[in-house]
Formats: sequence, structure tokens, C-alpha cells
Amino acid sequence: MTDPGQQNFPYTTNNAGIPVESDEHSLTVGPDGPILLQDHYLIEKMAQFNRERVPERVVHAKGGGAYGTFEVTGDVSQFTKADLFQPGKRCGMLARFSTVAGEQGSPDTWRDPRGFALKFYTEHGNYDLVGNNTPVFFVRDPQKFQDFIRSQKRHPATGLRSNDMQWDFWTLSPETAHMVTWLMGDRGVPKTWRHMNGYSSHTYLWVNGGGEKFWVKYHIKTDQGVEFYTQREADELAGLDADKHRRDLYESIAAGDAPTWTVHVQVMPFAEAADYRFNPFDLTKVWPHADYPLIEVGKMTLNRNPDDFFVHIEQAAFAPSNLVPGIGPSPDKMLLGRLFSYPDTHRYRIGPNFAQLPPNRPHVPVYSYAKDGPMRYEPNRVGAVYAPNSHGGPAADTDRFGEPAGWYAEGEMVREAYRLRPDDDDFGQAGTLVREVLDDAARERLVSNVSQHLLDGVTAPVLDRAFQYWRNVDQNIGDRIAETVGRG
Ligand code: HDE
Repeated sequence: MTDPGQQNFPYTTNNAGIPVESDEHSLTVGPDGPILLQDHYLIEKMAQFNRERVPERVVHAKGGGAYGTFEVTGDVSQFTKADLFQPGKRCGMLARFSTVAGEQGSPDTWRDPRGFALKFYTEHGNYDLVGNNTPVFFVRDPQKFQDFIRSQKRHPATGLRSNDMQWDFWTLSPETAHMVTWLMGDRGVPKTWRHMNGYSSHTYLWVNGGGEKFWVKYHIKTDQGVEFYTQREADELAGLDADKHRRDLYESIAAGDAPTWTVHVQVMPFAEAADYRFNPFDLTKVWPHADYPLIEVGKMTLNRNPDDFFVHIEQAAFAPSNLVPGIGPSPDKMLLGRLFSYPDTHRYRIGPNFAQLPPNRPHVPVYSYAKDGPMRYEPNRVGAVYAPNSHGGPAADTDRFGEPAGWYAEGEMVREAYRLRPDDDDFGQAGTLVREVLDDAARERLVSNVSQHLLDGVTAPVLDRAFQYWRNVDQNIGDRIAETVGRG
């Protein structure tokens, strides 16, 4: 698959471009004698090898991706002035898809949400939309994210994943119910990355040229159709081809079969958020399409495989804080937490100058005052190292790009949950999903998936709480799960 074909290089060099003396033999005192410290080429090879890895992503470690293009097909200029969404615009992009809880080599068909991370190289810098293949998430406060992830990863003593830990956290955190219903249903194992939708999940703020504001959620619908694997198919594939999804994307693009998605948004007028019947910024909720229908924005096509996986995909650094003029954050506490977390992880994982690496560097000039740091190779084009200065250095231009996209807030400093509104509850939308979106066959697979998962190592008191959790979602589904597990 990755055969580079017949190539014709004249000779091997070391990293400094100097011709090497041998590809096979170390420098020794006689053919049977000791190795010499002066064999700097051997030392370079060993030292380079020892440093080949950067830390894997703490979540979303296993993934793959490709480059492509985004083109605007609708007209949303009345809602946002963002350059990339103006009629007729087209820009380059990078996408990375991933599983969340597994490590670098883990099977692509493990049941898990899928990351759906997009980077658009716009005329106003990089716009990143770092979403999942689900429109909701497990928790609604960033304070709980680390605990949640630890419950999904490996047990500290055994080094094993533990369904008991997973259900312990979920059943003690009822706000997870909607997302767990998605996860345990058909969306939990997409057939390929090409056959899944992406969602911003969060609400974002859009601002138009006149300064008017709107709340939006993104829905990125696959043009290949949504397809999935059953648990049984997924389990078999986990053994037969752990890289199923990575392979599928690479091979489809290499064969000229470029996958496409249609990007839509739901738009809520700014003022409607204040007294909408549930908190529209709560990441565990969807906005009903009857209230806010999908509006088409554009099309994305992935058509170029990276020529070096490590350079372009392992070092890809997506950040929800990469928001361009015309787009801002919403008061979703999870999103606000993420604005800090991603650039922080990139500085640790791939270094403070990660933004200069090929997948991350903007396709427009950078007029930043940042300087120096490890592995920096692009000179500072600004010249001056401080602002303001009298040497013609850049200055922020709010006349051109507008004030920061924000909202009004005031209040006591508190540590409290979102204020409850009439339709805010943890189980309602999960129940609607089970009763009104799934058909009989999908409900049956849900019962089977949950039951199998519970039968695999979940014990009292967690097990009893799990039955109650599902009865809270839907009495009938809960009864069927309890019956299947044999503890009705
Ligand atoms: Fe992430 N997440 N996340 N996440 N996330 C990371 O960033 C984090 C959340 C998502 O292909 C990390 O570069 C916090 C929601 C994707 O490179 C890290 C919180 C959603 C990817 C991080 C969340 C996501 C990540 C790990 C709660 C969907 C892979 C390595 C406040 C809407 C991006 C990295 C890629 C990756 C933190 C919650 C999606 C640690 C603190 C919600 C697709 O920074």
C-alpha cells in the first residue's frame, strides 16, 4: 500500500548530508573487535531511534487523516462575516479522525466516539473545528473531563480497561445518559470514517458584517451515507485488521475515490438563547431540528494523502481556540475549558513552536511577536520584538476585523451547575433518541450492546445502578437490559 515505488537515490548520507561509509557495518577494531566511539554514524542512528516518538495524544491517540478542500455552496453571509464561509470561497483543509480511549496501536473498530477534527487554512489564519461523530458529549463541566477519561482508560493496578470503571462513572454522572445512548447504539462503531457524520457538538457564536450575533451548531453530514458495524463484526475486525479505518481512508483516496461531506449549521438568533426551554449551551443536549433546521454552508472533500504520516498526522495540532474573525466561543463551559487545554497539550507534546510545523502552519503570513524557543526555524518576520514600537511593527486592527466575538456576563464567583431551565433534565433527550429515532432493530442492537458490555466485568453495586440508569432513559429498554443480563 505504501510502496514508494522504484526510486533511484545516489547514495546514503547521515543527517548532515555527508556520505556514510556503510549501511551495515559498525566501525570496529578488526572484524571481530570492539566498536569505536568515533563511529558517529552508528551513534546518530541509535540516538535518533531512541527519540523517534513524541508522546501520544492523551486521548484520541489512534487516528488517521488527509488533506482536502472546503468550498462554500450556501450563503450564510447574513450570519457570519468569517472569510471562509463567504459565497464563492474555497480553502485548503486537513482532517484527522480518531478513536478516543485506545492507544496508538489500538483497533479502529473498538466501540468509542470518533474524533472529527478539521483545520481550515483560511485567509485570516487557521480555523479549527475539533468535533466528534456525536452531536453531544458525556459531561458538561471541564472539571469532570479528566475523571471521565481515566474511567475509560486503563485501571491503575491491572493496566486493563475495565467496564466496571466505565459504568461506575457513567451511572454516577447521569448527564452522560444521552451520549452513552449514542455510544452504545450503531454510531459507536462506524463502518469507516467515510461513513460517519461530524458535529461541532458545542455551540459557537457567529457575528455578521453588521455586528449581529447568532448561536450556531455545525453538522457535517457524510455524502457516503451513515453505515456501521455490529458488535460482532467489530470484534472480528479488531483482530483481523486493527487499522481498518486508517487503511480504508488511505486506500480510498489513493484510488481516487475522494470522500465528501456537506457542512450545515443550525442557527439560533442571539436573543433566543436567554429563555430557550433548556440551556442551549449544554453540551449534553441537541437542538431539535424542528426549532432550528439545518442550513447548508458548503462541501468538504478529502483528496490528498499525506506523504509522511508522522509529519502531517502525528504532529497535527488542532485547537478549538483557533477561531477566526466572525466566529467566537459560546458560554459552553466545556468549550471554554478546551480553549486552554489544546495549545497547552501541543506545547508539551510537540513543542512550543508546533504552529510552524507543516500541518499547522497557516497559509497566510504570520505577523506575531512570538520569538525563539526550541526547534524554531521560521525567522520572526516582524523585526521588532515588542509592541508598541516605533519601527512599523504590526498593531491589532479592530477596525478591520472587529471587536472580539463575545457576550455579556456578570455574577458572583461560584462553583455551581448551570441554572436549570424547565426542560433541563439528563434523561429526556436520551429517551427521545431511543423511542423516536431508533427503529426496532436498532433498539434491539442497543439492548444487546449494553447487555454484553455489562456482562463483561460489571458487578454490584454498579450493575444495579446501570439497570436504573437505562430505566431512567426508557423503562422498556431498561427492563430488557436487566432481563438480558439476567438480573431483572
Ligand atoms: Fe478533546 N482533547 N478535550 N474533546 N479532543 C484532545 O488534544 C479535552 C472534547 C477532541 O485529531 C487533546 O491534541 C478537554 C470534546 C478531538 O488531534 C486534549 C476536554 C470534543 C481530539 C483534549 C475535551 C473533543 C481531542 C489530546 C473537556 C468533541 C483529537 C491531544 C473540556 C466536541 C484531535 C490533543 C486530533 C484531543 C482535551 C472534550 C474532541 C488533551 C480538556 C467535547 C477530536 O488537549
